[in-house]
Amino acid sequence: MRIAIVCYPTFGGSGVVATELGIALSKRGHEVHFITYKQPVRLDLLENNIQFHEVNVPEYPLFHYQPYELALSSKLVDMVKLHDIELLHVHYAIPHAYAAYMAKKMLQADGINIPIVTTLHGTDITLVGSHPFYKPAVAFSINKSDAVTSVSESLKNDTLRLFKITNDIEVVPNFIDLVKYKEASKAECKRHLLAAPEERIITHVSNFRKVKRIDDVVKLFHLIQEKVPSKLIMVGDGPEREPAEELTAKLGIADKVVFLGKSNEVDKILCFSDLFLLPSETESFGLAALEAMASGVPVISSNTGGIPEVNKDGLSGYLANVGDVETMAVKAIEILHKDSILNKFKKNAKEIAAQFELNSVVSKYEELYNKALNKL
Ligand code: GMT
Repeated sequence: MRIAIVCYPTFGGSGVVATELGIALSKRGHEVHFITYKQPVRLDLLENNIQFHEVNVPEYPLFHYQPYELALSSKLVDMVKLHDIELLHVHYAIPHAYAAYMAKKMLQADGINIPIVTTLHGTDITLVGSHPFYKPAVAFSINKSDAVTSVSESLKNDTLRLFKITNDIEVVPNFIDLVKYKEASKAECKRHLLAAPEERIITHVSNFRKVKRIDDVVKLFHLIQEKVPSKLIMVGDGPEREPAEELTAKLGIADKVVFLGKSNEVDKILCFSDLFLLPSETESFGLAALEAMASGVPVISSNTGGIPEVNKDGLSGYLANVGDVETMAVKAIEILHKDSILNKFKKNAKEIAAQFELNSVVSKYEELYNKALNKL
């Protein structure tokens, strides 16, 4: 199949899922065309069956806002014609589903019919998409897609609650490539560079936006390190990083917290971590938690959105109400204080993560593509 994937090429979860899916599809013999404004971060090497087409938006002073959707839909039309693309899979409704619908209509005018598959990832529904400024366009593009998927039951329910949806929504969860995590665990362990042998390593990975409640990560670690000798490794970057650095200084724990910035090698950091913190305000799935679990790292998280579909309370970690840092700390200490308990959680985390193995999820997408093509 010749498939175009449209996504945000950044460190966000939707871009990561789209990129990993494209790579996996290409390995199954499909021809995959990434169409976005920058080469996706996890697409290091352009491999066989993968092409990247950059969407350029020329700056023009008349425009206060440069029209990205227009450039994207034109690019989609051109690429579909040039490469005989059979299906568009757009990740994140805004503005990708909308631009894809415009492209579809333009192509139809030229006698080409092509299905659109839209994957909803979370903030396109819960935070941004449901804003009255965007709502009609988001609902329209979801309803006009030939197939719609959401990454969790929780996100599906949110979508049905927030929008007037007439289309079916199929839940296709985020996934992980277990082979990659097995390889990372064999990689040289650099644990000694970050912590003393008797210290536990606690990790947080995100784009440091408000929704991640970064201050809760720091407050939670502050409580943990009072009882369990430990270090906190903060991976990623974003608007909340600076306030978090200030908070660590204010709490007198700056020497115990390492801010690593953005990293393409999260798996190599997770392989020596003992606990992962994800106290987000909302999370449609929590890919970061799944990636931690795949490395055998238990998770302390909030019990919001789709996280309970991934992190199983009392098995792969613990969940508590958003903002309940005290309960989270008690649970974290319970996991960390004894090797035997920690090892049990590590084993469970790995086993639960294995249920989200890449191959079965990629097959689900393939089935969905075939259905959408046959429906035309
Ligand atoms: O969480 C982020 O900041 C990035 C965001 C995105 O849109 O790329 O992630 C969303 O999609 C991921 C992949 O499906 C999910 O695992 C994340 O839970 C979801 N984030 C939120 O819902 C806040």
